[in-house]
Amino acid sequence: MAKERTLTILKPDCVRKGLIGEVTKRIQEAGFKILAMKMTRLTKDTAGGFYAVHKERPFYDELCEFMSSGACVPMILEKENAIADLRTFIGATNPAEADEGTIRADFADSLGENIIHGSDSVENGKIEAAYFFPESEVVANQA
Ligand code: YYY
Ligand code: MG
Repeated sequence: MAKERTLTILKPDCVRKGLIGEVTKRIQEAGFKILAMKMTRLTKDTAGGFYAVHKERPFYDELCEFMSSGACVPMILEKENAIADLRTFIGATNPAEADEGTIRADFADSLGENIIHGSDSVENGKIEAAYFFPESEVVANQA
């Protein structure tokens, strides 16, 4: 199976709860290689651009408020089957429906504040990675 890249974001609730280390440890233990990472704080507008696909949804405004409410940690991850495997690893969008042992089941409080993002397709993974990182910040060759 070919290696894929996906974008994850440790959301502001993850950072506020002091879970950057724990979640990053689990990401690495699950076999994802971190090719890029940083801490940043989105504005409401940059959060809105990232989630533009949800613009017409009733939760959009609240989502943009939440995503710009504090620091977040985006990362580009690489692994075979990274897109689907990360989605499985993070769990269902609603933590109440997330499988046991997933990040959202273990740490998320609500549907709106669910700790972590994962790209939903290879194509969106590329768009989302480029939203946060220029190619010069992606360390593909780590020897
Ligand atoms: O990809 P994923 O994060 O699992 O869910 P999306 O359907 O793409 O929604 C993005 C984001 O929006 C979700 O993580 C929480 C929030 N949200 C919400 O607050 N209420 C909903 N009914 C659906 C999504
Ligand atoms: Mg999504």
